[in-house]
Amino acid sequence: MSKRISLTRYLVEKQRIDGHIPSQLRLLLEVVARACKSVSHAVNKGALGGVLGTAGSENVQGEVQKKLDIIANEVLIEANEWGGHLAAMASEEMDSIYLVPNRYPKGEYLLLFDPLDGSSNIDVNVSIGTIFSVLKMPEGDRGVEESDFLQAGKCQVAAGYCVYGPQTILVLTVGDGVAMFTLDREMGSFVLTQDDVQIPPDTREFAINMSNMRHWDAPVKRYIDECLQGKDGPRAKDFNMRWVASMVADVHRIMTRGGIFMYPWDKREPNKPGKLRLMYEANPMGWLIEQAGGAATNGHQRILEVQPTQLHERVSVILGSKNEVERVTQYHREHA
Ligand code: AHM
Ligand code: MG
Repeated sequence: MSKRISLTRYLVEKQRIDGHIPSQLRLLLEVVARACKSVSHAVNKGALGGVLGTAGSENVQGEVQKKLDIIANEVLIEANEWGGHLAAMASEEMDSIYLVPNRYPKGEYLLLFDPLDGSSNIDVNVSIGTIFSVLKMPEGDRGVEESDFLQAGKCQVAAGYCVYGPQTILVLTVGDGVAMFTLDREMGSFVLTQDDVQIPPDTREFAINMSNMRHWDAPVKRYIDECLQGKDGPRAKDFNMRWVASMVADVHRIMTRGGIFMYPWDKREPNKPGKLRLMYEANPMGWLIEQAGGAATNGHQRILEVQPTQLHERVSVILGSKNEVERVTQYHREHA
């Protein structure tokens, strides 16, 4: 039997052998993984654990919160606040940043997360996930402010997601490729099941909410229209469509077999750059995709180059197989 490498061992080796991650970052990632295990447990209980349904509240974006949104948010905060490796956290479910309470030591990292992505799929037993991004606190010994979080995605020091599906899988990058870990429920540990993940540059599979077609901009319409023409169109091949409506699950499919995912700007809300959030959805996913050889843009520039101006800023997202993402981005350039 080939030797099993746990997440713990993987991270220790990254720290010790490759000298790639400081010990504080290793500990932080261990804690995030532990929190994901807890969320996975809650997700699995479903109706038996009383975790389904809405919580009767709204988050800062005016979205109805599900019970699991709130549970996952609390799990991540409670797991991470006392370890001494963080200065502050930010979440899709909280209006402003969460400072590590004074009773605990403070570290040099900032953690951002979407605790439960794909909320509309919770109650129907379809894959959902947690997305996270780690930044370093800028130099200086003053207190933490929201502006400390407003760093472009290229400044991330770690990013990942955990998908709660038929298996619970943690996907991680610390900037030297992407690794996948499957949760061994009997042992209670994440085990390395794929290293050096590579996304094929070409694909015949796209993921987009087609019901929004009438609201899209011309470049996105053109791209999808050409895909739909199949063998008889300019692409000269048939395309397949997949849309889970959980970004984590759609991105995980792309990580596994390639594809393109788009949640573009659309005319329903002309003043918003898109639906998905830059700092805790698009940035971590964009970096993971790039680290696996794919590409991620907002149609005009690399997502990782976008300078955030607000914590809950939104962005147009086009990510996945490199050649397809470049094609859609080129269509935007031609249309500009
Ligand atoms: P959430 O973070 O509130 O769950 O919203 C984000 C989700 C993404 O996971 C997914 O890509 C998108 O919203 C689905 O939107 P739609 O309802 O248009 O299918
Ligand atoms: Mg989300």
